[in-house]
Amino acid sequence: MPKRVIARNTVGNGEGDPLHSLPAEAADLRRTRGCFMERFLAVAGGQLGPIARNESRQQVVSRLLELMREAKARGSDIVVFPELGLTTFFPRWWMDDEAELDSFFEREMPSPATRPLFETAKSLGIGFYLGYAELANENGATHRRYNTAILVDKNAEIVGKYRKVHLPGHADDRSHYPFQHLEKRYFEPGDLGFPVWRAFGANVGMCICNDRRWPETYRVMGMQSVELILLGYNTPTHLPWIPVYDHLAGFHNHLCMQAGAYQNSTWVVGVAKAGNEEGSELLAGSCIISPSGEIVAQATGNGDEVFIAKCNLDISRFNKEAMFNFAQHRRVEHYRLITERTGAIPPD
Ligand code: CDT
Repeated sequence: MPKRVIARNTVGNGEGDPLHSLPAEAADLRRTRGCFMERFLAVAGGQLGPIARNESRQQVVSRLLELMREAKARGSDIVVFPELGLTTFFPRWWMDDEAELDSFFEREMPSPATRPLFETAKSLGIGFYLGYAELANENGATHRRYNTAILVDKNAEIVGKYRKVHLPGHADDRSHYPFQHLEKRYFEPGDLGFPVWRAFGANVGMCICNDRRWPETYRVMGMQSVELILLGYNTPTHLPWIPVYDHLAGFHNHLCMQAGAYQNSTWVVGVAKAGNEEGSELLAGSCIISPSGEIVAQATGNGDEVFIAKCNLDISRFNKEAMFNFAQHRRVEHYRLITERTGAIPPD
C-alpha cells in the first residue's frame, strides 16, 4: 500500500513551539527549510465496499467496527468513513412510500444500532467521521431530511455536525435510466454552512461528496484556517444522463480534491463507498492529500479497506504564509460576483 510520511519532524520533542526559543533568523531559516514541524495526526481512511439494500444497520456497523479496530491497531487517531456510510446509496431509486424512505434515515445519533461505534471509539481512544442520512426534528420543524456527517472525538463526543450543501442530481423521476440520482428529491440543502472545529489538535472541517467539486467549499473553510478537511463520497462511475465524462471519473475525483488541498494549504481526506452496489458501479480512489496537493496514501482496491497517513499538520503553514497568504494577496473587491450570482451570464 502506498504510504509515506511527509516532512518528518527534525526539531523539537512535540512539546511547545520550538520556534519560540529561537533567534528570529534561525526561526526564519527553520521555517523556510520546513524543519520546525511538530504536530502529527495519524489519519486512517476507512473505505467501504458496497452495502446491499437489505443489509441491516447492525451488519454495516460491524463492518465499520472492523475498520475502526484495524485503524487503531495501525496507530490512527481518527478514521474517516464514507458518505451515507450506514446504508446503500438509496437516492438511486425513486420511492413514493415515506415509510420506505424513512427506513434509510437515522432519527437519533447514536441510536441503539450505532451506539457500538461510539462505545468502541471511546474504549480504543480513536475519533471518527461518519456520513449518514439524518431525519431531523428540531426547532418545531419535523421531518427535515439532510445528508449529514458528524465528527466524533476520542471520548466519543460529537464535536461537529455538517449537512451537505451542494446536492447533486435531480428531483424528477427518470425511471427510464438503470439508476437515478435523487438527492434533490430526498434531502434539503444543509443549513449549517462550512464550519471549522478545533479538534484533534487541529482545525478540522467537513464536507460531503459533491461538495468536493466546488472551490467555494474549500475556500470558506480556508478562510477559517482549516488544516484538515474530511469528506466521504458515493460517486457512480457512470451517469446515464451525461456519460461524456464517465472515463474521467477517477481523474476528476482527485483533481478537485488535490486542487482544494493545494489552494487552501490543507490536508484533505476523501473516502469512498466503492464497488458494484446494487448494479451501480461506485468509484473507489479514496486517498489522503497533503497541503502540497500530493496524494500520500491511497486505497488499493474497491472493497472494505483501511489506509493510513501520518499527517504533519504544520506543513499547512508553508503556503498559508507564502503563496496562499490570504491576508496579503486576496483581492476581494474583484470577487463580488461569486456571492452575488448563482448562475453565469454572458459577458457584457
Ligand atoms: N453523492 C454524490 O454527491 N455524488 C456525486 C455524483 C453524482 S452527480 C449526479 C459526486 O459529485 O460525486
